[in-house]
Amino acid sequence: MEFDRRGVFIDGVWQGVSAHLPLEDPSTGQQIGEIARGGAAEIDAAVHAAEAALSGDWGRATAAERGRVLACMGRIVAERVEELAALEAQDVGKPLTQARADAVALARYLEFYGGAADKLHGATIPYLDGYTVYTLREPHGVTGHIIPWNYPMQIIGRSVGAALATGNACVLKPAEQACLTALAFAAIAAEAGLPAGALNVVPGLGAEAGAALAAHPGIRHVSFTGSVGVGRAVQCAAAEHIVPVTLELGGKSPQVVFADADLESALTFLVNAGIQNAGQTCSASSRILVERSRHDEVLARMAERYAALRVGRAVDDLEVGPLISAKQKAAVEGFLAQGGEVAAEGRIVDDAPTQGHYVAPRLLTGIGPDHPLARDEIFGPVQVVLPFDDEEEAVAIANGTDYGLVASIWSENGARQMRLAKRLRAGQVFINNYGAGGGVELPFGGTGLSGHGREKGFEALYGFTTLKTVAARHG
Ligand code: TXE
Repeated sequence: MEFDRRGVFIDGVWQGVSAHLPLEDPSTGQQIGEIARGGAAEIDAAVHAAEAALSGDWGRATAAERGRVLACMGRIVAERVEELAALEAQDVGKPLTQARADAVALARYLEFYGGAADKLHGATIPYLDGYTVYTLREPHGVTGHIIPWNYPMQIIGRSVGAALATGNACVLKPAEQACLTALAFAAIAAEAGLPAGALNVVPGLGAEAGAALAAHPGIRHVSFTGSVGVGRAVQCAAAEHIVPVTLELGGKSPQVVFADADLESALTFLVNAGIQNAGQTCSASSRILVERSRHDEVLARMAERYAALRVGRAVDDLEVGPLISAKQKAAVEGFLAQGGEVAAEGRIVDDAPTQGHYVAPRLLTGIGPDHPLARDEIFGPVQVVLPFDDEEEAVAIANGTDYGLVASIWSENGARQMRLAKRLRAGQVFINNYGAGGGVELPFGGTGLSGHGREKGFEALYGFTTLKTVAARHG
């Protein structure tokens, strides 16, 4: 797969830039190359290329034609899953199995949005005699996509996929820590026949390329996934031009385990939702709430699993890889220094390179629900187990943070499942599972500090369009 690691992709062409950033392998802590340090000039050129694409072939493409290009991109991704997974594993430090799942998900997003492109309808609205009223769903225009380093391929699939399906032209600013699959994706798009300018990719620093993108007057919609602080800044910048934003900002998601839960089926979900991608997942489940009568049992069973977790290089494909950077490792270690009793810890394997950014997964107990470890997003392989006495207390603890991304309920009691599904403050609630396998069909997003707007599923298509009402008076 040919692409320029040191370049930016604008108007269908790889372009050189004057400044570069180091490219690091988190598994070794070693620099393995350089990436472009795009800035305001490159963002401006990318926005103009996207505008030109909208006035040209891409803007004239029918919905079915857009769908066919996306489907073709999906097929190429599916053929290159191994190559893309290898790139992502090295760039993000993600164990190969998990990187492969991300590449498969990218292919599936493109298949899904390719198929959906010509199925987004307006409506006809009954009105006064002598009028015909209908609605049109139109693209915003040029959409900006600022994405993080934790799931580049999945986030590209769900945001760029939906934006292209609805006829927008995209400017994508991947994270400075991991941009290789975004660049590879640009090459795949070109190969599939996506017209020049419909997708532009500009790697660079957040404060430079990212800020320039959020503030650019040519951008008509911004899709941002990342931290709360930057999300706020992006929303403020977009507000200058009254531009809508979708914010996906992470969480402190609980799994609530009642005494009647089927623990055998719950255990894998309880642990995996905390350690997948070394806990660097917006929808990570970092709080496990357990009804007191089974608290000790759940803690002990989770502790057994933690003790078996191995941490090592992404290519070795163990359960847990490194964190993305020395900075992220220091942040997680800062949290861990704040206390809690260690119920169990995973093990960094002996041959893990000493300069890699490894943190042993840690299962914590002995802290209250108001402790920072139980309230703040840690973004590392850390889970806290908290007891509760009854349903009221479970809801109070579960809803007791400022976030609201995901929650799950483990119980065999159907009435309780329905009650809690309504009462839990979260963008998605899972019953007797966690994440539902990440299906692309499922709308996804948060409430509170977790953000607003929905990506994934058919729902995302509404967010990437603006509704026009047409009222014709014909007498
Ligand atoms: O995120 P940033 P960071 C959370 C998680 C993590 C913390 C910090 O808690 O520990 O954020 O991670 C771009 N204008 N999440 O520092 O800085 C940046 O270049 C415009 C949750 O990596 O928010 C990157 O492309 N853009 C999360 C993207 O924003 C700016 C995923 C995210 O980086 C910018 C990642 C600016 N001023 C972190 N500054 C999730 N929801 O999954 C940075 N960026």
